[in-house]
Amino acid sequence: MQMTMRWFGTGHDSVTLEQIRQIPGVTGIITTLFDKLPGELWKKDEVLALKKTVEDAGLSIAGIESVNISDAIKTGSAERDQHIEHYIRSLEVLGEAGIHLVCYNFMPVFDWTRTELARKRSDGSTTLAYNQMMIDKIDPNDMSSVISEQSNGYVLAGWEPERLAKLKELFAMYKDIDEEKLFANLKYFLEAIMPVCEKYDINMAIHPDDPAWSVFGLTRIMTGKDSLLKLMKLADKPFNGVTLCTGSLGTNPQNDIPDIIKSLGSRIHFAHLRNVRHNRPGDFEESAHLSSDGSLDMYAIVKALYDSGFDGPIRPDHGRAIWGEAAIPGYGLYDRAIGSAYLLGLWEAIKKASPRT
Ligand SMILES: [Mn+2]
Repeated sequence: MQMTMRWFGTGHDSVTLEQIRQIPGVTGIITTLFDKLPGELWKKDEVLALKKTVEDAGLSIAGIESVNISDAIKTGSAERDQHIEHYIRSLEVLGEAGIHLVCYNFMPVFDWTRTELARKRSDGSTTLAYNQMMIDKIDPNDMSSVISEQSNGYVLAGWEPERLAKLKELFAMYKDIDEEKLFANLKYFLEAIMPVCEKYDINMAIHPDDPAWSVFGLTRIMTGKDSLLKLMKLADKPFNGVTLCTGSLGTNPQNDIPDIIKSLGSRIHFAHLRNVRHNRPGDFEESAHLSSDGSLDMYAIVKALYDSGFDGPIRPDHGRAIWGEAAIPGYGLYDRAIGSAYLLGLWEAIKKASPRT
């Protein structure tokens, strides 16, 4: 297991690599070429420059989050094959640079969705939150401004203005895309990229949909145990795997995360470990990582991961905004550092109580 931190790149992140280097136990960086649009080609010199920046700070790239999937690939439109060709060539570049993990998602139109990016909690911290009643009142055309107005001036991953400027076009593209078609397009994509993953030993790790249900009438397919197991069979290779994001799967209280971990086993290539607090049906917020602060049993989750033989990178995913830090919502330094220390503590205790033989 390697503890990692997401970093959006020079000029895109309020947190520096030098700061991350000082968090005890964090050795890896999860990063991306932030300016790349989905479908665009990743070039070798760009990847090598990113790698050098991270390594010069005494850290290493543990994986890419994300190489984004274009809407053409998700909907199977005319540009699909060209975008897949770009994706394959980008994976070659990453493989040649010694990078072996790629996180991606297959959510239509909107990426992760929240109604509030700075909900005030009783301790004075602020956090990302979701309220279904608020979503039901929002016109999806206003959703980009709902997010950008609360983003502290940062462009948020998954909410790139270039793409969302064409929202009407995007909704039209997905008009006839039901669950079956989305699964079929995912299968088409996975089958096309598996040979290059095999050649370069690249683990693909799909991120579950967040929240784990359909939003604004758009189909979402990566929502729980059944759909994740179905994904495994779409391309039955070890390289076709999952990012176990407890915060995303945990949005649905019906998801039994330790059981999901047990079912997926060695197909979990990457883990996002954070807690979520369910206040009432349809309302949740991102709590501190500790089990006692949220609705998930983080000990049971870390234990299930350990028992499954998990050996990949973990990141504390999001954190609250605390101590007056100004940062990308969810991606401040302080609370993620506290979260990673807690997760490392759980891991050490579990490991020492039952060493792997
Ligand atoms: Mn996540």
